[in-house]
Amino acid sequence: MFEKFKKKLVEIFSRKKIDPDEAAEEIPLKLIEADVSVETAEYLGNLVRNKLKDRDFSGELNDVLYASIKEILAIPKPDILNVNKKPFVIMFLGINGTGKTTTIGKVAKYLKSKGKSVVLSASDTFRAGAIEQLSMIGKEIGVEVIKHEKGSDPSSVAFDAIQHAKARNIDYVLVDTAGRMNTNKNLMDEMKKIKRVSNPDITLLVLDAVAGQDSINQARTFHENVGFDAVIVTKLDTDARGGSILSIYHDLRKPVLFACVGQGLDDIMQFDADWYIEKLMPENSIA
Ligand SMILES: Nc1nc2c(ncn2[C@@H]2O[C@H](COP(=O)(O)OP(=O)(O)OP(=O)(O)O)[C@@H](O)[C@H]2O)c(=O)[nH]1
Ligand SMILES: [Mg+2]
Repeated sequence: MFEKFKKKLVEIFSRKKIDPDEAAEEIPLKLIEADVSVETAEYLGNLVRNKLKDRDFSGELNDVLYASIKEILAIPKPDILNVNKKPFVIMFLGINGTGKTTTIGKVAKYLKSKGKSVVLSASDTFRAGAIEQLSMIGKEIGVEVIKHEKGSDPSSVAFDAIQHAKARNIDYVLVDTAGRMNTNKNLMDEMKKIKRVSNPDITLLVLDAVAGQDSINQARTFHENVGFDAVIVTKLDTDARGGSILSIYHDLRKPVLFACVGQGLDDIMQFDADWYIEKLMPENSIA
Protein backbone atom coordinates (compact mmCIF):
# COMPACT_ATOMS: atom_id res chain seq x y z
CA MET A 1 0.00 0.00 0.00
CA PHE A 2 2.67 2.46 1.04
CA GLU A 3 4.89 1.52 -1.89
CA LYS A 4 2.00 2.07 -4.25
CA PHE A 5 1.43 5.51 -2.78
CA LYS A 6 5.10 6.38 -3.06
CA LYS A 7 5.19 5.23 -6.65
CA LYS A 8 2.29 7.48 -7.44
CA LEU A 9 4.04 10.46 -5.92
CA VAL A 10 7.22 9.82 -7.85
CA GLU A 11 5.12 9.62 -10.97
CA ILE A 12 3.36 12.89 -10.21
CA PHE A 13 6.48 14.76 -9.24
CA SER A 14 8.44 13.66 -12.27
CA ARG A 15 5.75 14.95 -14.61
CA LYS A 16 6.39 18.35 -16.13
CA LYS A 17 2.86 19.70 -16.05
CA ILE A 18 0.38 18.83 -13.40
CA ASP A 19 -3.26 19.26 -12.58
CA PRO A 20 -3.49 21.98 -9.87
CA ASP A 21 -6.07 20.09 -7.83
CA GLU A 22 -4.07 16.90 -7.97
CA ALA A 23 -1.00 18.81 -6.78
CA ALA A 24 -2.92 20.43 -3.93
CA GLU A 25 -3.96 16.99 -2.77
CA GLU A 26 -0.67 15.14 -3.14
CA ILE A 27 1.86 17.74 -2.00
CA PRO A 28 0.62 17.90 1.60
CA LEU A 29 0.91 14.12 1.97
CA LYS A 30 4.46 14.23 0.79
CA LEU A 31 5.34 17.10 3.12
CA ILE A 32 3.77 15.54 6.19
CA GLU A 33 6.07 12.57 5.58
CA ALA A 34 8.99 15.02 5.93
CA ASP A 35 7.65 16.29 9.32
CA VAL A 36 5.80 19.36 8.08
CA SER A 37 2.65 19.99 10.14
CA VAL A 38 -0.74 19.25 8.57
CA GLU A 39 -1.71 22.91 8.73
CA THR A 40 1.39 24.11 6.90
CA ALA A 41 1.29 21.25 4.40
CA GLU A 42 -2.29 22.06 3.45
CA TYR A 43 -1.53 25.76 3.21
CA LEU A 44 1.34 25.00 0.86
CA GLY A 45 -0.81 22.65 -1.21
CA ASN A 46 -3.32 25.46 -1.72
CA LEU A 47 -0.61 27.98 -2.48
CA VAL A 48 0.74 25.70 -5.20
CA ARG A 49 -2.75 25.13 -6.61
CA ASN A 50 -3.40 28.87 -6.81
CA LYS A 51 -0.08 29.53 -8.48
CA LEU A 52 -0.63 26.74 -10.98
CA LYS A 53 -4.06 28.13 -11.78
CA ASP A 54 -2.67 31.61 -12.18
CA ARG A 55 -2.13 31.99 -15.90
CA ASP A 56 0.84 34.27 -15.34
CA PHE A 57 2.69 31.49 -13.60
CA SER A 58 3.49 28.96 -16.25
CA GLY A 59 6.40 27.17 -14.58
CA GLU A 60 6.86 23.50 -13.87
CA LEU A 61 5.62 22.04 -10.64
CA ASN A 62 9.09 22.09 -9.12
CA ASP A 63 9.42 25.82 -9.78
CA VAL A 64 6.00 26.51 -8.37
CA LEU A 65 6.64 24.43 -5.28
CA TYR A 66 10.03 26.07 -4.81
CA ALA A 67 8.56 29.57 -5.09
CA SER A 68 5.79 28.69 -2.65
CA ILE A 69 8.20 27.33 -0.03
CA LYS A 70 10.40 30.39 -0.49
CA GLU A 71 7.40 32.59 0.15
CA ILE A 72 6.87 30.89 3.52
CA LEU A 73 10.56 31.22 4.38
CA ALA A 74 10.63 34.96 3.66
CA ILE A 75 10.56 36.15 7.30
CA PRO A 76 13.70 38.24 7.90
CA LYS A 77 16.33 36.89 10.27
CA PRO A 78 17.55 38.99 13.18
CA ASP A 79 21.11 40.23 12.86
CA ILE A 80 23.11 39.29 15.94
CA LEU A 81 26.40 40.61 14.58
CA ASN A 82 25.66 44.26 13.86
CA VAL A 83 24.15 45.25 17.17
CA ASN A 84 24.33 48.53 19.04
CA LYS A 85 24.07 47.33 22.59
CA LYS A 86 26.83 46.18 24.88
CA PRO A 87 26.76 43.62 26.28
CA PHE A 88 24.29 42.03 23.89
CA VAL A 89 22.58 39.28 25.85
CA ILE A 90 21.44 36.11 24.09
CA MET A 91 19.36 33.58 25.98
CA PHE A 92 19.10 30.00 24.72
CA LEU A 93 16.00 27.88 25.37
CA GLY A 94 15.04 24.33 24.56
CA ILE A 95 14.01 21.00 26.01
CA ASN A 96 16.64 18.53 27.18
CA GLY A 97 19.17 17.26 24.71
CA THR A 98 18.30 19.43 21.72
CA GLY A 99 21.84 20.79 21.63
CA LYS A 100 21.68 24.10 23.54
CA THR A 101 25.05 23.86 25.24
CA THR A 102 26.88 22.68 22.12
CA THR A 103 25.18 25.40 20.08
CA ILE A 104 26.28 28.07 22.55
CA GLY A 105 29.85 26.89 21.97
CA LYS A 106 29.31 27.15 18.21
CA VAL A 107 27.77 30.63 18.39
CA ALA A 108 30.49 31.83 20.77
CA LYS A 109 33.17 30.54 18.41
CA TYR A 110 31.44 32.19 15.47
CA LEU A 111 31.21 35.54 17.30
CA LYS A 112 34.85 35.27 18.35
CA SER A 113 35.87 34.63 14.76
CA LYS A 114 34.19 37.94 13.92
CA GLY A 115 36.36 39.73 16.47
CA LYS A 116 33.75 39.90 19.24
CA SER A 117 34.36 39.24 22.92
CA VAL A 118 32.06 36.76 24.64
CA VAL A 119 31.26 35.46 28.11
CA LEU A 120 29.13 32.41 28.83
CA SER A 121 26.62 32.12 31.68
CA ALA A 122 26.33 28.60 33.12
CA SER A 123 22.65 29.01 33.97
CA ASP A 124 21.92 25.30 33.68
CA THR A 125 22.43 24.62 37.36
CA PHE A 126 19.98 21.70 37.20
CA ARG A 127 21.57 18.84 35.28
CA ALA A 128 24.60 17.04 36.71
CA GLY A 129 27.64 17.80 34.61
CA ALA A 130 26.10 20.77 32.80
CA ILE A 131 28.41 23.37 34.37
CA GLU A 132 31.47 21.24 33.62
CA GLN A 133 30.31 20.69 30.03
CA LEU A 134 30.01 24.43 29.40
CA SER A 135 33.30 25.09 31.19
CA MET A 136 35.07 22.66 28.87
CA ILE A 137 33.56 24.32 25.83
CA GLY A 138 34.62 27.72 27.17
CA LYS A 139 38.14 26.46 27.66
CA GLU A 140 38.28 24.99 24.16
CA ILE A 141 37.34 28.26 22.49
CA GLY A 142 39.02 30.55 25.00
CA VAL A 143 36.03 32.35 26.50
CA GLU A 144 35.26 32.84 30.15
CA VAL A 145 32.40 30.98 31.81
CA ILE A 146 30.57 32.52 34.78
CA LYS A 147 29.33 29.79 37.11
CA HIS A 148 27.92 29.14 40.53
CA GLU A 149 27.37 25.83 42.30
CA LYS A 150 25.03 23.16 40.98
CA GLY A 151 21.52 23.79 42.28
CA SER A 152 22.01 27.54 42.67
CA ASP A 153 19.65 30.12 41.18
CA PRO A 154 20.17 30.20 37.38
CA SER A 155 18.98 33.82 37.14
CA SER A 156 21.63 35.07 39.52
CA VAL A 157 24.30 33.35 37.43
CA ALA A 158 23.01 35.25 34.39
CA PHE A 159 22.93 38.47 36.41
CA ASP A 160 26.56 37.96 37.44
CA ALA A 161 27.61 37.16 33.88
CA ILE A 162 26.04 40.41 32.66
CA GLN A 163 27.75 42.39 35.45
CA HIS A 164 31.02 40.72 34.52
CA ALA A 165 30.56 41.68 30.86
CA LYS A 166 29.70 45.27 31.77
CA ALA A 167 32.75 45.62 33.98
CA ARG A 168 35.08 44.25 31.29
CA ASN A 169 33.48 45.81 28.23
CA ILE A 170 32.60 42.41 26.77
CA ASP A 171 30.39 42.38 23.67
CA TYR A 172 28.16 39.34 24.24
CA VAL A 173 26.71 37.27 27.07
CA LEU A 174 25.38 33.86 26.02
CA VAL A 175 23.09 32.33 28.61
CA ASP A 176 22.89 28.52 28.73
CA THR A 177 19.74 27.15 30.37
CA ALA A 178 18.52 23.81 31.62
CA GLY A 179 16.37 21.54 29.49
CA ARG A 180 13.54 19.39 30.69
CA MET A 181 10.42 18.11 29.03
CA ASN A 182 8.42 20.94 27.49
CA THR A 183 5.44 19.94 29.60
CA ASN A 184 7.40 20.67 32.76
CA LYS A 185 5.92 23.70 34.49
CA ASN A 186 8.99 24.27 36.67
CA LEU A 187 11.11 24.59 33.56
CA MET A 188 8.82 27.22 32.08
CA ASP A 189 8.74 29.14 35.38
CA GLU A 190 12.52 28.96 35.64
CA MET A 191 12.93 30.21 32.06
CA LYS A 192 10.51 33.07 32.66
CA LYS A 193 12.49 34.13 35.71
CA ILE A 194 15.84 34.00 33.89
CA LYS A 195 14.32 36.02 31.10
CA ARG A 196 12.94 38.60 33.51
CA VAL A 197 16.23 38.99 35.37
CA SER A 198 18.61 38.92 32.40
CA ASN A 199 16.30 40.85 30.04
CA PRO A 200 17.92 39.32 26.93
CA ASP A 201 18.23 41.30 23.71
CA ILE A 202 17.33 38.16 21.84
CA THR A 203 15.99 34.77 22.90
CA LEU A 204 16.78 31.79 20.69
CA LEU A 205 14.96 28.48 20.82
CA VAL A 206 17.10 25.44 20.04
CA LEU A 207 15.17 22.67 18.29
CA ASP A 208 16.40 19.28 17.24
CA ALA A 209 15.49 18.21 13.69
CA VAL A 210 15.32 14.58 14.80
CA ALA A 211 12.33 15.38 17.03
CA GLY A 212 10.21 15.80 13.89
CA GLN A 213 6.68 17.09 14.39
CA ASP A 214 7.14 17.22 18.16
CA SER A 215 9.46 20.20 17.79
CA ILE A 216 6.48 22.24 16.60
CA ASN A 217 4.73 21.47 19.91
CA GLN A 218 7.90 22.38 21.78
CA ALA A 219 8.10 25.69 19.94
CA ARG A 220 4.47 26.44 20.66
CA THR A 221 4.90 25.75 24.39
CA PHE A 222 7.96 28.01 24.63
CA HIS A 223 6.21 30.64 22.52
CA GLU A 224 3.18 30.70 24.82
CA ASN A 225 5.07 30.53 28.10
CA VAL A 226 8.40 32.26 27.66
CA GLY A 227 8.58 33.80 24.20
CA PHE A 228 11.44 33.65 21.73
CA ASP A 229 12.60 35.62 18.69
CA ALA A 230 14.18 33.06 16.41
CA VAL A 231 15.16 29.40 16.20
CA ILE A 232 18.33 27.39 15.79
CA VAL A 233 17.79 23.91 14.37
CA THR A 234 20.35 21.25 15.26
CA LYS A 235 21.15 17.76 13.97
CA LEU A 236 20.43 18.61 10.35
CA ASP A 237 23.41 16.39 9.49
CA THR A 238 21.18 13.39 10.22
CA ASP A 239 18.54 11.81 7.99
CA ALA A 240 15.90 14.16 9.41
CA ARG A 241 14.51 16.32 6.63
CA GLY A 242 13.55 19.15 8.94
CA GLY A 243 9.99 19.67 7.74
CA SER A 244 9.19 21.19 11.12
CA ILE A 245 11.22 24.25 10.07
CA LEU A 246 8.61 25.09 7.48
CA SER A 247 5.93 24.90 10.16
CA ILE A 248 7.90 27.08 12.55
CA TYR A 249 7.92 29.71 9.80
CA HIS A 250 4.31 29.27 8.82
CA ASP A 251 2.51 28.37 12.04
CA LEU A 252 4.57 30.48 14.45
CA ARG A 253 5.99 33.13 12.10
CA LYS A 254 9.49 32.73 13.52
CA PRO A 255 12.66 32.66 11.42
CA VAL A 256 15.51 30.16 11.69
CA LEU A 257 18.83 31.88 12.33
CA PHE A 258 21.32 29.02 12.19
CA ALA A 259 21.37 25.39 11.08
CA CYS A 260 23.67 23.03 13.00
CA VAL A 261 25.12 20.12 11.11
CA GLY A 262 27.31 18.14 13.49
CA GLN A 263 28.78 17.81 16.96
CA GLY A 264 31.91 19.87 16.29
CA LEU A 265 32.07 23.54 17.25
CA ASP A 266 32.44 24.59 13.62
CA ASP A 267 29.36 22.68 12.49
CA ILE A 268 27.09 25.68 12.26
CA MET A 269 25.91 27.69 9.27
CA GLN A 270 23.60 30.58 8.56
CA PHE A 271 20.22 29.14 7.69
CA ASP A 272 19.90 29.20 3.93
CA ALA A 273 16.53 28.70 2.24
CA ASP A 274 17.94 27.07 -0.92
CA TRP A 275 20.05 24.62 1.05
CA TYR A 276 17.05 23.78 3.18
CA ILE A 277 14.63 23.22 0.31
CA GLU A 278 17.11 20.82 -1.24
CA LYS A 279 17.15 18.87 2.02
CA LEU A 280 13.40 18.95 2.41
CA MET A 281 12.62 17.75 -1.09
CA PRO A 282 15.76 16.04 -2.37
CA GLU A 283 14.14 13.77 -4.92
CA ASN A 284 12.54 16.70 -6.68
CA SER A 285 15.94 18.02 -7.72
CA ILE A 286 14.71 21.56 -7.29
CA ALA A 287 17.32 24.02 -8.46
N1 LIG B 1 24.66 15.10 15.04
C1 LIG B 1 24.53 16.21 15.75
N2 LIG B 1 24.58 16.15 17.07
C2 LIG B 1 24.46 17.30 17.78
C3 LIG B 1 24.26 18.56 17.15
N3 LIG B 1 24.15 19.50 18.12
C4 LIG B 1 24.27 18.86 19.30
N4 LIG B 1 24.47 17.54 19.11
C5 LIG B 1 24.64 16.48 20.13
O1 LIG B 1 23.47 16.38 20.91
C6 LIG B 1 23.79 15.97 22.23
C7 LIG B 1 23.16 16.92 23.24
O2 LIG B 1 23.80 18.19 23.12
P1 LIG B 1 23.82 19.26 24.27
O3 LIG B 1 24.46 20.47 23.70
O4 LIG B 1 24.38 18.71 25.51
O5 LIG B 1 22.26 19.48 24.44
P2 LIG B 1 21.49 20.34 25.53
O6 LIG B 1 20.28 20.85 24.87
O7 LIG B 1 22.39 21.33 26.14
O8 LIG B 1 21.10 19.21 26.59
P3 LIG B 1 20.63 19.43 28.11
O9 LIG B 1 21.58 20.37 28.73
O10 LIG B 1 20.66 18.08 28.71
O11 LIG B 1 19.26 19.97 28.05
C8 LIG B 1 25.31 15.94 22.31
O12 LIG B 1 25.73 14.62 22.12
C9 LIG B 1 25.73 16.81 21.13
O13 LIG B 1 27.00 16.47 20.63
C10 LIG B 1 24.19 18.60 15.71
O14 LIG B 1 24.01 19.62 15.04
N5 LIG B 1 24.35 17.39 15.07
MG1 LIG C 1 22.85 21.78 28.07
